[in-house]
Parts: sequence; structure tokens; C-alpha cells
Amino acid sequence: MGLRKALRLYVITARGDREEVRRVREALEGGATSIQLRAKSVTAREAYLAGREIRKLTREYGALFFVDDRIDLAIALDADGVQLGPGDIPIEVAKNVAPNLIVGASVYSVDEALKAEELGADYLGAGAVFSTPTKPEARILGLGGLREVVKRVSIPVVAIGGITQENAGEVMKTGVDGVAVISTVMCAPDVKKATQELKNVVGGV
Ligand code: TZP
Ligand code: MG
Repeated sequence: MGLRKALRLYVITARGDREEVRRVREALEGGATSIQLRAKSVTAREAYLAGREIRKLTREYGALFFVDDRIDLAIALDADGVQLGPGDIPIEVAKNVAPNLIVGASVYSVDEALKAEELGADYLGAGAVFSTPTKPEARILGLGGLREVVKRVSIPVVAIGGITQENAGEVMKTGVDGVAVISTVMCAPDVKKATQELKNVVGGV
């Protein structure tokens, strides 16, 4: 599967521990095309152990596997890619250290999007589209900002922040390649069903 298609339904862990691995499997069963290990408050060891399971599962289901923030974990886990924000190691350094990793850049404005593309990012995670309790400090890009990002860059764009089954349709209309979600899938009572419902809105394989 090419990168654009793999970004269609991008599911991100809420905690990144081993307890969440079962939910990751359910998301893959429901049609997630990429999984990102995001582990802000567990040890690197715990994230690594969860990541090892997620690496196996993503191979089994033909999905891409990304690691948030940590290039060391991405390399150790033989991930497909790493997602780097303004506080992480620079994109051009990541490209030098691990030329085979897909590098996604987390961007919160049109300027940051243009800069990340120039520095060699392979795709953008652009947001926050809507305000979200998952990351209350995130700047709001909005649907207008997202449309502008899509128009101005030529690399793939995945939208993030407050995306649900109800608003994913209008998000896709901005021209993004896909949507990235945490709570709508990972915190749902039925993870597989929530993923399928979102998939019905965003389409794709
Ligand atoms: N970056 C911008 S918003 C956000 C991140 C990691 C949180 C997305 O979580 P949710 O629960 O899908 O709104
Ligand atoms: Mg990050």
C-alpha cells in the first residue's frame, strides 16, 4: 500500500502500554490503515514491549507502523516511520540517522507545514483541526487552515485533533489524505465498531 492510502485511517494509541495492544488489534480488524505508538507517560521499556506486539500486528494486517516523537524507539522496533514535532529531533537529522524511516512532521500552522516540507518531511500530521481534550494545548488549525495546508504542500497530509465519525466527512472534503484519531477509536467501548464506522466515512481500502 502506498503512503497516501496508508494514511487514510491512522489510529494512535492513547497510552502506549501493553494493555492497549488488544485494542490496537481491534482497530486493525476494523480497518485501520496505520497505527502510531504514542506513549507519553509510560517508560521506554513499556512502550518498547507494547511496540513489539504492535509491530507484529501491523505486519499481519498490512498496515504501516509509526512511532511518535522517539526515533530511538522507531529504530529499535523496526517501525516504518517516526512522527516528529517541534520539540523532537530535527527532521533533517532524522533523515540522516535513519534514511529508511518515513518521517512525518507534526505541524500546527501553514508556515510550519511549508517549513517541514522544505526540510524533507515525507508527510504532515496537521492540526489540531478541532479543539480536543486529548491535547488541550494544541493550537487550532481549523478546517480553513487545513484546506490551506493541503493547497500549499505537495506531500501527503493527515488531519488530527477532535476528529469523530460526525465530522470526518467535512475533514476529508479539505483534500487531506486521511484522518488520525486517538479517542474516537482507542477510547470507544467497541473499538472495532468505532473504527468501522469511521472507515465508512473516510473510505479507502
Ligand atoms: N496532535 C494534535 S491534536 C492531538 C495530537 C496528538 C490529539 C488527537 O487526539 P484526539 O483524541 O483524536 O482528538
Ligand atoms: Mg509527537
